[in-house]
Amino acid sequence: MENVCLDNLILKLHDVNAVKFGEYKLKSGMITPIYVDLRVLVSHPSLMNQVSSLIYQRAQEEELKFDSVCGVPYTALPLATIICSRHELPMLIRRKEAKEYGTKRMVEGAFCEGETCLIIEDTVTTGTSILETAEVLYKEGLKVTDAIVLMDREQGGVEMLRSQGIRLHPIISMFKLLNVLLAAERIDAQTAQSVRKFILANNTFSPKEENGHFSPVSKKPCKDQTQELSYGARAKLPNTHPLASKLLRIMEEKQSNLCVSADMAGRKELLQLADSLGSKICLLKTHVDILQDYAPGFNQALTALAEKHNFLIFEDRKFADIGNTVKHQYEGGLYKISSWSHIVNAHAVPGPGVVKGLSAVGKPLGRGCLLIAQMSSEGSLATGEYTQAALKMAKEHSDFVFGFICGSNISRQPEFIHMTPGVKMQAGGDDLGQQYASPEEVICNKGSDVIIVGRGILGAADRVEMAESYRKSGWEAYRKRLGQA
Ligand code: S5P
Repeated sequence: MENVCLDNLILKLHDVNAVKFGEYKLKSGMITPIYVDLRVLVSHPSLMNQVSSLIYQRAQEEELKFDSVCGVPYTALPLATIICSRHELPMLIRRKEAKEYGTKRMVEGAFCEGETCLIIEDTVTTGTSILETAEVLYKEGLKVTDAIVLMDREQGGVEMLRSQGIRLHPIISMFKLLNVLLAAERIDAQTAQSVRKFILANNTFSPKEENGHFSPVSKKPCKDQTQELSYGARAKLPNTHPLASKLLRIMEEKQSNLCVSADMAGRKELLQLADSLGSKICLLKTHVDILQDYAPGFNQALTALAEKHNFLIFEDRKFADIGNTVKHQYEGGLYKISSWSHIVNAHAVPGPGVVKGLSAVGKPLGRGCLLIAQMSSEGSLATGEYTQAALKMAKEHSDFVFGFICGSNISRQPEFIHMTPGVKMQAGGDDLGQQYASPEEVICNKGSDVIIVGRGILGAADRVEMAESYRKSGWEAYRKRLGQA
């Protein structure tokens, strides 16, 4: 979506008083310094058209698959109408009250059980209006996997809906809106700052209250099994990166979606661990800069073990600098990471240059990269729009980036591999902000592909036995997701 086009829309929304600053009471009872009232849109046909186009464009960009569209009553109803009429898509109308006479149906329109409906909404604060609409649709036997919203107030709606198995795709976020209005001198810095403070202080969804992970335990059983491809089938897709194919094949062969995070200080101990757990894992993750006794021979020894036990090596270096710097950090220095690590990861924060720099070194060697789209630590800033930007960056560099560090399946593209850290049998965390979820939750409910486990295994009296129980839980959760268990 073009930024210019969005900036222009934001200014127009401000022109027609759809965004107001002052003191307003929301449906939830919360008093807010900014009010977004998109009901006025119906009086501005050109804006209605522009917004409808952006919503449809977003559905296409995300490659969403759906059989019908439902607008949350009432503001999004005419938007859904325009989209459905223009693109000849079947629409559904959700009734607010059941009819007193006739069929008593809560959903109007023709549909079959098992079909997927895309929800459209104008503004999201908590996400409950979308959830209410989804629940009415569920009762009729429909599925809801995605929703698109014009304006996300960034107060926890995305996370709340994700915890309920619905991906929310926002077009405009509150922070973006403030930046554009500030740059255009429609509001002053003080107003922008007070709204930002309000938004940050009033997140309506706290994952920690639930189970202290990227997002809470889903109350739904497992993801929709009909859309699931096996690891083996994903390995064969034409657009799957060769390294991702290799990893998926290893996972299938070894019946393991377990990555052990070998966060240890001694190289001998690390190599012993790799040898003893090698048969149980698909991937070994290192932090080479934690080693107190690193020596060049370490790389060869680890590579030999990776070959012996058929696992890949992932140096968790989390590159986060300009392209030129990361290129040198990846290729050179003491560790010469590119020479031995099949996979590295990078933060999206520097922009695409970081991927280009790494790719210049790694691609000719057949290496691959994961982008850090979300983090497991409490208060992580990698959420919402940032996560979406990382996703976009990955799609644009899929010749080198083949997946994500994330809390759940964020891309829907089976070519991408989703890896989730912060995994332990017992929920909870540490005193430095780490937050844990179980293998079942991560693989089955959140739809991630690989569990990354460190202290859950390293802290066990019998690491081999513990690794085996993580391998088993991760694999069972995957089979359950496929509908095979
Ligand atoms: O968001 C993240 C990303 C990563 S890669 N959260 C994480 O915990 N990690 C890494 O996963 C972290 O650096 C550590 O190596 C591992 C988790 O270790 P554990 O002992 O908490 O399981």
